[in-house]
Amino acid sequence: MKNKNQNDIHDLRSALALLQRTPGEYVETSTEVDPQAELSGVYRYVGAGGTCQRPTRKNGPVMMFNTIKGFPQTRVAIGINGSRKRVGQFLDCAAERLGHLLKDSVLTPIDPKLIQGDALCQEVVHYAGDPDFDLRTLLPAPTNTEEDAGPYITMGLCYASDPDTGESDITIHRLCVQSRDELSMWLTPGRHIDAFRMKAEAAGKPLPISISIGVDPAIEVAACFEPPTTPLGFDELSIAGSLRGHAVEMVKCKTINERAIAHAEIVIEGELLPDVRVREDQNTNTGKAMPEFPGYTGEAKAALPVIKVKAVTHRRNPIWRTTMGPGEEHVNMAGIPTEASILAMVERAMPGKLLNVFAHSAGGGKLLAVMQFKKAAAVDEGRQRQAALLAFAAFPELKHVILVDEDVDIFDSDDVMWAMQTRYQGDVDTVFIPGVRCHPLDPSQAAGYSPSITQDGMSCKTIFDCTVPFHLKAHFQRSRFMDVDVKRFLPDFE
Ligand SMILES: [Mn+2]
Repeated sequence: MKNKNQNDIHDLRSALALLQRTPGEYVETSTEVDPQAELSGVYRYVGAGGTCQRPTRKNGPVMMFNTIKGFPQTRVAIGINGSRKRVGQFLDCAAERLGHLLKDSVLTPIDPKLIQGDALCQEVVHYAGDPDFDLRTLLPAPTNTEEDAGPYITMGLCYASDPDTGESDITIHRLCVQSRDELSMWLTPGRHIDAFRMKAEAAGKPLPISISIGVDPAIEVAACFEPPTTPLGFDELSIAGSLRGHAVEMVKCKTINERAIAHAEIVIEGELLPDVRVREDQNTNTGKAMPEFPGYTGEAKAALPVIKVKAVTHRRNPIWRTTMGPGEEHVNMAGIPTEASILAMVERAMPGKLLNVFAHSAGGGKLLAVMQFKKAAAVDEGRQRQAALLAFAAFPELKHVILVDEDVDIFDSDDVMWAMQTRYQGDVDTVFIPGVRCHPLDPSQAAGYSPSITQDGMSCKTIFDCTVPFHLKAHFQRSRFMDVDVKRFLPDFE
């Protein structure tokens, strides 16, 4: 199948092969590593970045662990999407244009298609009915910290369908291994698969669900789109299809009436059971779940839906794919679709004004957006704040917006902070919107934090307007240095 992209990435292995050919992007170890806390402990230093505990490293390489304690057949890869430059490489796009690329691909979706016959992800099949079947010995799901509720599947692409309409959804959810054949599943309120699950539950029926692990990174990024950009019933796999220029190939599952990604390294087939709930930390009693994108460990939930696993299928010598929770991987996967959603919304309302957006690392790609706005005339004054309001509508989990002018590099935090120091006055350039829903994993959004927060997940959204007032523009001219060709002096300069 011919890819739209020159790099011809069509699965996890081809993405890893590209990184192996690129200096500085791939490291591996054959020293045995324990998936319990140790693996994430290593990668935290090597390349997590973002919101991860310091010291860590930004834009570190992807890492392959070749020898996993207790799992001789399986390698583990982490950090694939852990730098914006790498994601750009996977999608054949300049890193700073990724939001625009994703915005455009939403407009030209290509639906996934079912293939007949053998799929790579089904080279080996394990049925849950087999007496020796046990998820805990079959899958090297890491426990990311010593206090986690258990082994977590952090990069499982959950795919399920509406019991009434048949429309499908793909999303990455927090899945904890609870027993030999059970997973708990946490769905943030409002997620689409949860809507399908509730419909099935109301009818007293299980909801079939496939979990594909280790796929083309284009699918991992596309799966992170959220409403309103991808409303209920919009299959985000069609965005991955658009990015690649051809349909994502799906295969019928072996034991359930659902499809899985044909090229996945590993697929878990199962059913979300009606009226069954489990305490997330029933095996550890730690009260903790796993490290989440804001950099804090989430609370174990008291009652979560359960997936009864029917089978695990995989490629020969599969590669397990995992992520840390906090870090640049989350920033890119959640953030680039966030940028696309904001760009699309503001472009419709005021074409040409919003030049670019960065869903900043400090907010894990969700909580903070830096928006680059071009005021071209006196009537544009104030429209930058309207653009910020549109951004909150485009991505409801967004908490803070920093507005800057066209001469500020939104991907350079020093430059953004410079704009805040020299083009911002707190009393007139800060806009508070208290008592609005945001994201429950931000610990400051807790009842009792302030009088305006009456429930967990409620927040004060804030706009920091660091743009120059249009009528004072001349007063804010940045010192202009001569344009020169540095290569004449330093031929290797980049
Ligand atoms: Mn969706």
